[in-house]
Amino acid sequence: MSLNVKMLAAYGALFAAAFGIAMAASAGWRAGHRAFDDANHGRLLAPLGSEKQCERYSGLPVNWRDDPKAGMVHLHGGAFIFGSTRGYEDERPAGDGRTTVGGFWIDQTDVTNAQFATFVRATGYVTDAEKQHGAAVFRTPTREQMDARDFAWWTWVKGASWQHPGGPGSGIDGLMNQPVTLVTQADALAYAQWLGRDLPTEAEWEYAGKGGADGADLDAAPRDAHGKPTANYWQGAFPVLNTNEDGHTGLSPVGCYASNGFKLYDMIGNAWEWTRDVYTGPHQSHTNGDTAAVAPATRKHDTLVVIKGGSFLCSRDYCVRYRASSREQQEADLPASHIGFRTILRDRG
Ligand SMILES: [Ca+2]
Repeated sequence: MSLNVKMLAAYGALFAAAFGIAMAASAGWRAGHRAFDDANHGRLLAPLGSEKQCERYSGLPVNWRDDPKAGMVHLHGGAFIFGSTRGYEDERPAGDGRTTVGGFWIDQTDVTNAQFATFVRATGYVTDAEKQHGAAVFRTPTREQMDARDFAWWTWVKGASWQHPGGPGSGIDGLMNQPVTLVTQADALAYAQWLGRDLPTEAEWEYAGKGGADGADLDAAPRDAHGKPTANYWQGAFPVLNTNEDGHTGLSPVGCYASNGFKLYDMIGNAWEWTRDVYTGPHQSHTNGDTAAVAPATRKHDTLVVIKGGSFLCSRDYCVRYRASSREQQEADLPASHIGFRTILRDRG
């Protein structure tokens, strides 16, 4: 028995070496203010965190479908300051902000097109965008279009869906390592439940997004010591000039930038992420423009729920929401091209 275990361990190490997979080691896991969880010691993790690595990523975590927690890391949970005194009004902490969350497993990356495709193949699931025959899609507008209507960067595209993100004729070939988008909260929940998981609450998401850190740096634009962007957001003048300083004008593959202190990628930028919480508190205007403005007039408005993390559309001059405490409201059944999700699995008891 012990020999088999040893052999398995040896094969695992060989597999990891052969495919360049990073094995979580205990050393170096304690960079954040809160200790990273030893439950992650020895887990096979995707080799992500740079442009070269994300480009090579298949979009499927190591041991996908064999390990029920494939692609996830465990967080202890604990107390943190929920919200920010430096952000928008709707993110001001209640009281002193001190909030406690329990332990949970969480996806290291946004759910990718490859992962969502596995779900659809296994279940035959039909997304809300497919049922609604369309979705809100971002397109860089011309000056004439900007003059012609509000929110000219949003278009309701008939036939747009997760598999056809630009509408009929478009596809996701070559994009399997990107976040799945154009999915609603119900679509995200259906995927999560298929894996026996859930969507995070806003507090769980923000605890994970802050990565064990606190202080003013959490509210600064994500840039390194040399000024280089460390997340996929918008540099330039939204929505007409994208200087592409971060290397991506639209969605990027998951994991192109370094992880946060909890080994989580793209908690900031790339795609907004669904939570399971209804949006409450002082409502702010939609800083990237309300996608509901372009939805068909016959469409019934749904409950506003919280999305977190900002997206590739958040710029300094228009949506300063590339921060863990930032929040935005989105109608639960409104699919859009800048919103994806990740899943969690709470500890029992
Ligand atoms: Ca960008």
